[in-house]
Amino acid sequence: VKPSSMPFNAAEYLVDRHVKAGRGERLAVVARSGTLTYRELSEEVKRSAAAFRSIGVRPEERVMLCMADDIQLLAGILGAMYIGAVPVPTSTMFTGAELGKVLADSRARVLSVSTEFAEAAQAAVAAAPEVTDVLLDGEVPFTVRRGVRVQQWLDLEGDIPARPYDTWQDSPALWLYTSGTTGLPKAAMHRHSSIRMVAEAYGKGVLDMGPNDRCLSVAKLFFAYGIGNSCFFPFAVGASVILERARPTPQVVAEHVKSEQPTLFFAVPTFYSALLHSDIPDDTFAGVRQGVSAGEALPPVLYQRIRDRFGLEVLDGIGSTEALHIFLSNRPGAVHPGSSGVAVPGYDVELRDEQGAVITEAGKPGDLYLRGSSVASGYWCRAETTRQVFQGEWLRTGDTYMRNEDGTYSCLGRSNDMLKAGGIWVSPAEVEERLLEHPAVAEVAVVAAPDADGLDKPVACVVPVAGATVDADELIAWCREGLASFKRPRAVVHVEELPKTATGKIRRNVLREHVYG
Ligand code: 3SK
Repeated sequence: VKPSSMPFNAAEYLVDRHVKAGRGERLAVVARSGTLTYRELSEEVKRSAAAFRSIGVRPEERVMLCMADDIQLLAGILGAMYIGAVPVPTSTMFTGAELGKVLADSRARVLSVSTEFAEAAQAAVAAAPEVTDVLLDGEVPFTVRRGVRVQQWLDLEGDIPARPYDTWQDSPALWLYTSGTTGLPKAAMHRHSSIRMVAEAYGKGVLDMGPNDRCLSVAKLFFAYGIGNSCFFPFAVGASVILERARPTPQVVAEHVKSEQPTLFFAVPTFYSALLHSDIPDDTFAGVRQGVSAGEALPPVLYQRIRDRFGLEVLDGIGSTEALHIFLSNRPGAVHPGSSGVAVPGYDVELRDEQGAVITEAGKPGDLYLRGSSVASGYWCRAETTRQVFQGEWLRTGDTYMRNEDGTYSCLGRSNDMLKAGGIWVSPAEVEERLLEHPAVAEVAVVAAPDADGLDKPVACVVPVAGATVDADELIAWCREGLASFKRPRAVVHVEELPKTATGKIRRNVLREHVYG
């Protein structure tokens, strides 16, 4: 049997394997709606699998989940994988229109929704004609067109599957949407074996995780970063996860740390910065053995301040939705602040120049390419972009990096115009499009500029229409209304004109310097 067609089901590997090995009474999940052992989690996963089957979900069919981090989301994701279906956990920060676009793009027939997001989901279903079933995790009004069945998870019953569907290592397991410079977000398609690979490579290989670990992640389960931290890594080793339904704040995190005593804490640089600006006790993280940061580069000053105040060593790393998790990382006890460390076991990285030649000298910037078996098999229905990004064995990450003299790698920025806010990709083109709909805006360019902690934030450079004035608060509110809130510019700068090249392309580096300077 070829490795690609060897039987392997990630949900069975993450949950049932422990029950079969006599570890069923170990703690698996602590969540708002309850606490589960591995045996109980296995039952929840199978109940969700049965519920999906009862509404006709078939292997390889996508099911979209727009849900809060809680037991039903975990059980829904793993239950879908168990029957060979493909869960598509999606951002709970999307507006109804944004969610509708990815829902229609995925052609999912089933949408599972948490009560908190029912309003956006209702609008989304209206834009997705192929949806036939909506599943809710609680009671909430939900009005949809005729023919769409709206049911509660609790009311669904079906035959509990005795065993998982015979997925192979290469069977599709999970889709995760990611934003690009233009157009709709695109779905990176991941395989069952990639889930085991990232857990072994980063969870075991870098974090040395074991059954006594307890994970707490600020990044939610719908992010690649979050699903690794809160599902793949802990469950691969029989450890436990602490889930929080609500938006995390420093206070919420401090309470969880006090009551649930995590050993591993995962966040993004913006959240580490919020911790520093909060008044939580300095000994909050005394029992945490390791902090982890990804999403965007952790500025050395932030690393040092966290270390000085909380005594927490934070490992900075870089991953991508396409790679499923972190592929370059610092190592415990050997952090090189200001760098993303070195390749995680199982991955190779290369820097290439504009002609595609491999750069071997230290200190020279180049495009970062990645090779490793967790790389997605491509983007759903994006043949052209797939060919540009997935190049044979290599993935073009779109990041510009350099290798330092000590062999670590440091991030220098993006090879395209994309920027990150709080660790989440933002397409400047999408924000610019929204701003151009405002009657006071003649021209606009959105660029990243660092805040006082050295973290990049989106800033809109606006040329107003003749006679109009630039009202920053109004334009920011305008973006909040029409886009997911994390995409809004954090500042608006009035400019007389946008600097352009001879061919009319906006010179974003000039604007960045203007805003920064
Ligand atoms: O952005 C990152 O660094 C990252 C890390 C882990 C998984 C996914 C992503 C996008």
